[in-house]
Amino acid sequence: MSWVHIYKKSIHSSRAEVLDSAVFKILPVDTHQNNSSKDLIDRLRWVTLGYHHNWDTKVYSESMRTEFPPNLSRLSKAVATATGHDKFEAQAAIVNFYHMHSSLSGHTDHSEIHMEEPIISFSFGQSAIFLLGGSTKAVPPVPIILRSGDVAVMAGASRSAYHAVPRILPTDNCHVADLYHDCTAADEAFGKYIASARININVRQVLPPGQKFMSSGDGSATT
Ligand SMILES: O=C(O)CCC(=O)C(=O)O
Repeated sequence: MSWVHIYKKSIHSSRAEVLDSAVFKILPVDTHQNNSSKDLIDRLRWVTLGYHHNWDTKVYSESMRTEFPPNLSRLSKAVATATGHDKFEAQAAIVNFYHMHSSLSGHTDHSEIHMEEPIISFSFGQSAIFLLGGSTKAVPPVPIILRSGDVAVMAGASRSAYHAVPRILPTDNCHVADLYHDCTAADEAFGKYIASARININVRQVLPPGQKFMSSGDGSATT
């Protein structure tokens, strides 16, 4: 996980800064010896990258922006290009941390100024039932199982469709073990975590093509 640099977190605690940059490196190998670190990890629900989504206003702003992780940007662009979206620029991401009883209710993603580019969604760890609906909640959703290593590209009509994660499903963890096969101490701690958790990283383009910053006409704060 050292490749994901974390800037905003869902833990509102003066101790949250210990989670910066490499979440699982701060965990001791035996997590029972340090309940407070484990508690923080267990309470982590989401992290934002790049343009940080403001959950209250649902508006991105230039003042809430940090560098998007370059390696995640390259990976997302490669997936986008392979699926016919070669102009895609990774500018924001939400990293969701699910436990076995977590769920995500039906919603659409519409905070981005430019909605013509897809959402690229990477899943790791335990499996999930992902429901993909339509432009209204009246459209019956299609259930899809997302497993560790799956990449979902929400493009075209699905970019603005309702979707939800009603259920996390236990997996046999054989693919999941690939995520930490180096078996360093950090990998071992991560292995324990991901054995009963799912991580989803969904990457978005926010700005119209060629635009590097929010402008005042974008309906968003620029300072
Ligand atoms: O976890 C997922 O697969 C979907 C996440 C999602 O819909 C979101 O963060 O908006």
